[in-house]
Amino acid sequence: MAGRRYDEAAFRRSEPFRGGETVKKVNGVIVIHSEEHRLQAGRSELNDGQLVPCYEKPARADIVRARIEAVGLGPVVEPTRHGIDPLERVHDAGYLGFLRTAWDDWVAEHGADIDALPLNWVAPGMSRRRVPRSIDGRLGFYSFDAGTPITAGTWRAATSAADSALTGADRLRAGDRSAFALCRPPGHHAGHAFYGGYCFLNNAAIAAQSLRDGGVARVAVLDVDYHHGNGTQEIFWERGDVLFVSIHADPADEFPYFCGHADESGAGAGEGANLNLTLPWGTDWNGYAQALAVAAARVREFGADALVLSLGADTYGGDPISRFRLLSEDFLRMGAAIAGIGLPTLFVLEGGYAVDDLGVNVANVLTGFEQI
Ligand code: SP5
Ligand code: ZN
Repeated sequence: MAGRRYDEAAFRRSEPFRGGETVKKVNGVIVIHSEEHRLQAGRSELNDGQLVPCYEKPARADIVRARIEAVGLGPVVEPTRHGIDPLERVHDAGYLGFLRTAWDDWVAEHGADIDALPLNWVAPGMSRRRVPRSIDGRLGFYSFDAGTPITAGTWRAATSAADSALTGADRLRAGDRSAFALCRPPGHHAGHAFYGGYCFLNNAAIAAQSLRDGGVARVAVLDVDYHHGNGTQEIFWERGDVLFVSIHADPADEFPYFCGHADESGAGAGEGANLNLTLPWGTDWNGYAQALAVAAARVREFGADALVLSLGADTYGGDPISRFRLLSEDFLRMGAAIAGIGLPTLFVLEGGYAVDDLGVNVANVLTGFEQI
């Protein structure tokens, strides 16, 4: 279906933006969500040289769900179970096996009173030819940061999030214009055989691959999380059938540091099917909207049949770990701009850590989309 283009002037004449009081009821986006997300409740992550309470916590999903219900988006439905096969289409079987047993292996070594965090990583000149037997060695082998604790419920929570994304993909293939996979933990930092950045299974990539496997010829993934979606980029790096476009803080300054630069454009059949749009700290809607217009034009030019939208709201000015300056009302504009691309769209929740405002910001994207 052809969406109307986003019109700033029309937008300014439209409904009030935020606050709980005068909320226009919007219908039409199915929300897929599992309560099992709360099984991922890490105690601490390493940040600024200290172990601090995890930013990626269950309250995030709870406030998003509450806001969605308050504004009449929805309905909210449970994911259907899709099993291991669609996960193995994106992730390494050895990695998935590690992830499934990592907590038990950690407990056998260290007990259950501490979450599993890695301490050692491979440097140039060391070997990755052998997967270590030690759980500590394997944690380092399969990860890239110390901010992503594995807990008793990590596997179940992560698979439930992937199931939400897969169920959303099913809805698109059944003809829905949009769906929102309210995923926790997030996914876009997880690669073929690694976790990190609070992510274990790449929900958006798993959904994009399932669309391809279901017969959708060309899929675009647009990532608007504040951080580069390094996992998604890695997964589709050599693929010409899946476009990856990411708008994010310049990795020269920001996590994940080693990936996400503007000159990374894909390889082999995927050459030209990867676009990184980097923005400086302090970017507000003015600067962001220009990058979003470039991203939207690239998705249109690619000729995608469906769009997977990695939706992080950590571009918000109030985010505790990020440095862009979007306002809550700007997320309405973002949703309208995404609708202007004119594709069936699966929204997949990624980051966003200003918990009190996360529900409004995420629901605003969906509302902005549905109003076009
Ligand atoms: C899904 C997602 O958004 N993951 C983000 C993971 C970011 N982890 C590293 C955060 C480092 C924050 N350090 C800045 C702290 C400000 N004092
Ligand atoms: Zn992020």
